[in-house]
Amino acid sequence: LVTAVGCGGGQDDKTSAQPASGNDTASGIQDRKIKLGIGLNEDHPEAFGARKFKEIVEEKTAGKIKVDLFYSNTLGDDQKMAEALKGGLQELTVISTSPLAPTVKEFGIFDFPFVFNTGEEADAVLDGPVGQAVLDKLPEQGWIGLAYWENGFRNLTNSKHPVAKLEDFEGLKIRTMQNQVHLDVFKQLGANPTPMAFSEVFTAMESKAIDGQENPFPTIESNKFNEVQTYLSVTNHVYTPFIFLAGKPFWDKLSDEEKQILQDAAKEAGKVERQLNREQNVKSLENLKAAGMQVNEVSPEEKARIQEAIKPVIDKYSKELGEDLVKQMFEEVEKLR
Ligand code: TK8
Repeated sequence: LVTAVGCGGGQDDKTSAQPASGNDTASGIQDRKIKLGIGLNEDHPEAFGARKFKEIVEEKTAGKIKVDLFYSNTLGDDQKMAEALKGGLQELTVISTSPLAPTVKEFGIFDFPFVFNTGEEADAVLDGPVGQAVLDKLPEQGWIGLAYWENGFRNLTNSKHPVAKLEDFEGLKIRTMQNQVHLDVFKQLGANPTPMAFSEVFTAMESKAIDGQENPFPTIESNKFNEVQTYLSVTNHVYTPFIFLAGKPFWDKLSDEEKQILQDAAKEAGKVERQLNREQNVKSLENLKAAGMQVNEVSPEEKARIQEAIKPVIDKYSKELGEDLVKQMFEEVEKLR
């Protein structure tokens, strides 16, 4: 997988961020030590993006703002890190939008299957008015959304059999993120879905408590899911964004200059991370095949049957999550085609 190039960023062992000094935060850059936690491993594009963010911030502040990086859920899983931001125990995280949907329901529109065909389509919608409309819902929950990064197109692995047609989902015990749209989609497909934090997935598959899971190829490779999963079905059933979050208690202490530096760094590192993730997505599929996974495609006819089967779920959540926002999302995608 990706090797860290150029910008250091091992797991620092600092235990807590120095509180911002009480002096004037309206201007200038204060000495700060801040924690950025992610769930994926240090060889994943997300970690490279985190190291890029660290490099930019420490360079632009001449080291006055020091970013300590924590990989592999060492600060907790997505929901736990998001909660830690609210309380000011952690300053920054990059996590999937899906596990935030129970709190910010509008994030759920990005869990609709088959909305985007390419990463570029996702970028245009996320970086445009629809993505911004969802970010605007975050401050009232205690978060500031600085940028969208890429988790990517999700594919299904399991230990039972290939999934090549609609009927193959029947009865499969699939882990999903803690997200009602994902749960309802897999129930509608006839599977037996279980919500679970990412950090528990490998063990649950190893013990056969679940049959399978779904994630982008780089995550499947980086977390060695091929060691406990036989079948990889190229479903590309949904695109998951990452969201770069700052905790509002931390953010409100920053000067405008510090805010601008962090905001720009999150966006710039996100562009690098998206590109790298797309490159790694191709490499990881080849590596997973070489590692012995039995890989199958899903025909366009079967994909159409799957899409048809889950339409009632899309209709239900379009109403629940905001018909105007959903309509605007689909219209923006159509404009790109
Ligand atoms: C990592 C998670 C993960 C996500 C999941 O922090 O939970 O399956 O796709 O990669 O955000």
